[in-house]
Amino acid sequence: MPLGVNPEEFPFVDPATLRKAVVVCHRNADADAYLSAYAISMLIGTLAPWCETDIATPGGMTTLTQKLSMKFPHRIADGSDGDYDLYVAVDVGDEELLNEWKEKFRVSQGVKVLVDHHPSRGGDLYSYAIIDEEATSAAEVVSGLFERRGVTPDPQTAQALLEAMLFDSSHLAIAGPSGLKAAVKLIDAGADLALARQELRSEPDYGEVIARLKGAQRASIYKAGKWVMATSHIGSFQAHVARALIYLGADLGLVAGESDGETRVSMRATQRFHEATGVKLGSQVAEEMAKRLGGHGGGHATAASFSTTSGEEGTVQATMKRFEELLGELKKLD
Ligand SMILES: [Mn+2]
Repeated sequence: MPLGVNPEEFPFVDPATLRKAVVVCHRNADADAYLSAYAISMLIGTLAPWCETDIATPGGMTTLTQKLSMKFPHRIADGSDGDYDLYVAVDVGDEELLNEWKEKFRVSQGVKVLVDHHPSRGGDLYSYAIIDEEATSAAEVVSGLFERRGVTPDPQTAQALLEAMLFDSSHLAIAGPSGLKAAVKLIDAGADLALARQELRSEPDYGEVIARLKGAQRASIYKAGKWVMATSHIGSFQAHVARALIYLGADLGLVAGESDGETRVSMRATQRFHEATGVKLGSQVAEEMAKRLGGHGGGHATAASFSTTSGEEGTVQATMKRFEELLGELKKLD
């Protein structure tokens, strides 16, 4: 992975020669991915006004993102648009989340850039990578690109970036100093904070509500020393259910589910748990389990996921064994 590139050189193509670009989100694009892509498109448009830029949303977008895309409309690539001069992947983390676009990246002669706040996955899919793991949103990294290129976002683009930033940073609660500074600069550029909060509010998704309640109902509870861990299984919304287990007070939530012939596992942990135990869910559990069971996965210290084909029960058991290696003996509560 080519790291340490100079963000001032973004997009790493002479703008004068740039004709066609695409910005690709992770599958089922969330607000951070889509709105960051929207802003990158605006940045490319400022640097190369003659360039036609598409956004690609492999596998569609979340319900909230669909709503936001009405307010921040953009041409969406339909996959039949041929080759591009420039491919920018944003907020993707694991390159598998590019779906069919991974192959397009691989075969294209165009320049391929990654803009992300997830840990780098290695590999050689990208020509250039701009990664800031300290950033709590991809939008924060994108705001940095505007700044490094000396471009002030127009008020609509500033609004998009601020909403993306709020979405991915629990409304700035987990943002660091650079995130907060970036947010203030966006407000100075014309973004409206109250409006951003309002637009991120969404109608409850009752499919998700039921999944969370069922997940809680089916939970198994474990203790490792003082730590409380909850596991559950559900056919969809695994990540939401894992987060719901944390809201209920567990230090760690693990939720498995079968879909499309694979077993998906989502994990969430509290910051307290991570700091006290040193356990990193992404590198020490998700990546490790994907390696042991065959599959792929990764993520952050407190939020990670992986997929295997080992079946729900076996996968959960093997993962709890992994936690036992890391934390000492687990006791299952009745
Ligand atoms: Mn993100």
